[in-house]
Amino acid sequence: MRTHKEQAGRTQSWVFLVMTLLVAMSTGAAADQANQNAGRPNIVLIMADDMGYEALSVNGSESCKSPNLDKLASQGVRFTNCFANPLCTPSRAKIMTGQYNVRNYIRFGMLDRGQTTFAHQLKAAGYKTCIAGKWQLGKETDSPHHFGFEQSCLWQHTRSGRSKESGKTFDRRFVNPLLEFNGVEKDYVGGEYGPQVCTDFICDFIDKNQEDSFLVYYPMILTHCPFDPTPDSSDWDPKRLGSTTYKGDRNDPQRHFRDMVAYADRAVGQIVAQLEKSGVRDNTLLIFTGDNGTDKPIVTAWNGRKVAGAKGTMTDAGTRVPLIANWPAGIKNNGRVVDDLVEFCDIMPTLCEATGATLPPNYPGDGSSILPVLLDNSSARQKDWIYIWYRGQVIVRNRNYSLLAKTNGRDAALTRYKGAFDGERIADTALSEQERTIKKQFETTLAQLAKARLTGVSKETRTKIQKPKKNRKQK
Ligand SMILES: [Ca+2]
Repeated sequence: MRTHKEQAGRTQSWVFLVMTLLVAMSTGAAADQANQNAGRPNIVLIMADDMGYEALSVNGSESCKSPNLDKLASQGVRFTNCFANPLCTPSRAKIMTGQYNVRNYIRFGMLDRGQTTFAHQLKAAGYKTCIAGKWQLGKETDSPHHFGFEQSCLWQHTRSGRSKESGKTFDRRFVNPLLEFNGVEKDYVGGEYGPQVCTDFICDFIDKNQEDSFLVYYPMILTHCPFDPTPDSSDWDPKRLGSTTYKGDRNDPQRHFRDMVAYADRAVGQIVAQLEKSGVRDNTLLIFTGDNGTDKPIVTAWNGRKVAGAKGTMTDAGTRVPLIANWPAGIKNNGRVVDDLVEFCDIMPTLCEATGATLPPNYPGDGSSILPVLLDNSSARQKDWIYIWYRGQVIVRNRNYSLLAKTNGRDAALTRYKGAFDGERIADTALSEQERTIKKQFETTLAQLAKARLTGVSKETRTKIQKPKKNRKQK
């Protein structure tokens, strides 16, 4: 018969064994998590506001200088054929959901609450998520959080971001900004600069989350009008409350735009420095782009020519945007310049593939990940054309041709491109046989996609959008 002492000794041994196993298991799990974090990259996605392709010196600008972005390009991959939509909200809906606007765009300044974003997908994969910059996608206090961002510092979240003083309306995005932190309003009056507050917020987030995998989405406030001084401009006045006009109060928008591009570039440099300081630079995939073409009246000296800003139009100057990807530990053969076609719905599949996050169920497959291009294996990627649905018009294009038409397919016209910003519309009677074939193929693509209108929103939303407006005269 066992004595109590023996029994106690056996129990103690068993408890020790179980404890040892539990410790080993938890250490293993922690190690697995650490390995997983070490393998998958952090994501920093930066999207300037109203900064076309031609605005960066690395892309050929002779007016502006962007040394930090130029350096990222020289140590990463620079894309020469990336297309956004012609305006803010359409581009934002497309980049965040990975879908063509024909499926899920409802109206300006709003993202349908039923949409799934890349932030949802990366958060579900264990990423810490944050957004800073311009929101303009729904005024609900929980709006950024609802769309997957755990931390936010935004302009135009719960309010217009403008204030009325002595009968005048001031744009409060730049000097002395009106911002919201996680939905809580904060009004600056000490000479702060809105874009700088956002960049500092991001750097703080990176520092706090350096041990975890993180997603930073930075839809910048720069370089949208008003074309006003930055803290680096000779006429910076920290006591101003911002512009009282939409485009800017001063008389030299070209100079202010140059200063604004320089400041946006400086913000990128600050974020890169923070990644280095936090020890996460190597395994961070940084992507820089712009949400649409440059605005009027900005004219850029570019590769020996002048490019006039044409935001809001279905032209090269309205839709061609910068795209630079940099990821020291991931990209193969750095310093490449590639002409692969990229459109905004490609970003979500890219972020999911790079991080191991899943795509949402029922994802319609509009986007094509650019990861194979980053890994110098472009042949593994399929993207023969890009498509834009915008304000009653649609366009499909490849590197050399585009077809622009009304959404009902009427007035379809083919444009031939010699290069960037160098398109020439061709009359139907002047089309070669090959061009007639291209036009037909493009027309088929447009007709197929036209059927997808509002297939990406709930039946309830669809009914609401399609309801005929009262008092509208029937034709
Ligand atoms: Ca914009």
